[in-house]
Amino acid sequence: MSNILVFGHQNPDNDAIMSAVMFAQLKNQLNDGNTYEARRLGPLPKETQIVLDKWGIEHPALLEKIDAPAEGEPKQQIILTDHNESGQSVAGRENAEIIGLVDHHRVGDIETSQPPFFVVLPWGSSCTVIAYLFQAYGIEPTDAQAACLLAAMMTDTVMLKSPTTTEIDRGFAAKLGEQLGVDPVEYGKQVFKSRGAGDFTPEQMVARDIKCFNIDGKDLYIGQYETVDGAAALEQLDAIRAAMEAYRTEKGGDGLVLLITDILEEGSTVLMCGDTAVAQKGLGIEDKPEGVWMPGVLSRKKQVAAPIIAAAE
Ligand SMILES: [Mn+2]
Repeated sequence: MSNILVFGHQNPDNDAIMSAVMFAQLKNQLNDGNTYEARRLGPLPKETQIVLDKWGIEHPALLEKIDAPAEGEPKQQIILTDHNESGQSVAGRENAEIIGLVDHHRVGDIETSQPPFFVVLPWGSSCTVIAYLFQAYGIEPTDAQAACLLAAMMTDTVMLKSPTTTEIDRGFAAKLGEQLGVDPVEYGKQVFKSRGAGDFTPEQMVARDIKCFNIDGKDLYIGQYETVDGAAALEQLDAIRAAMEAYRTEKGGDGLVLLITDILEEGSTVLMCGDTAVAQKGLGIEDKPEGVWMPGVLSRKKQVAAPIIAAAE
């Protein structure tokens, strides 16, 4: 019997936290003799906190790092959700044993010692994959679980508008919405609005949801700030640019791309700093001081990271 830690990526978004909390709950309900505890690798997003509090679900504790086991002791067992690349994971991950993964991203550098429980599907959110696992195990989500799953599915798919959205996402969203007596898109709008449009400093816009991609031996950071009012965010353009350069310098990254995604206008303004030649090539745009508006671009993974990675190959 072990105590297994379950967590999503650094700079957690709603899906990273909810997938960890929900998968830990599901595993505990399955009663396999182990205990599963959700953790977070960074601050709770505001919208996540609001949903957890509404349903009386305990906030996951912060996990700063994993230490090497004491001599003769086994490694800490972990399950990753919503990420798998070490650059996006916990500090000291090499000290742990990865026994599971529930994700919807490309698979990077991951190795296991035993046959793992890996469920990686190209759907709109990790919480869709978890909704599917509830169904596969024949467990009906409680209303609280349905709300957490649906909230994360709606933010990750930008209310089912992102091109990452699949028919499977629509199907589970409809089913969970029906259980809760809500329209999924309307529910998603409420979740987005609960974030508060003007609540973010330029530093938070850059750092709140940013991922590091190692492309051709260079570290390219790609951040995304989703808002219901992109124009208001861009009033702080100079401060945002300064925050981007400060973040890149602090992390020692080569380049940084920031998407200011307006979910109502359905597109993103792309800002860049540092060495972004591969990003400019992949996106087919130049680095302009005022940024470049890319209509229809809502998904970092599919419409930004994927073409940039492809451009490097
Ligand atoms: Mn996700």
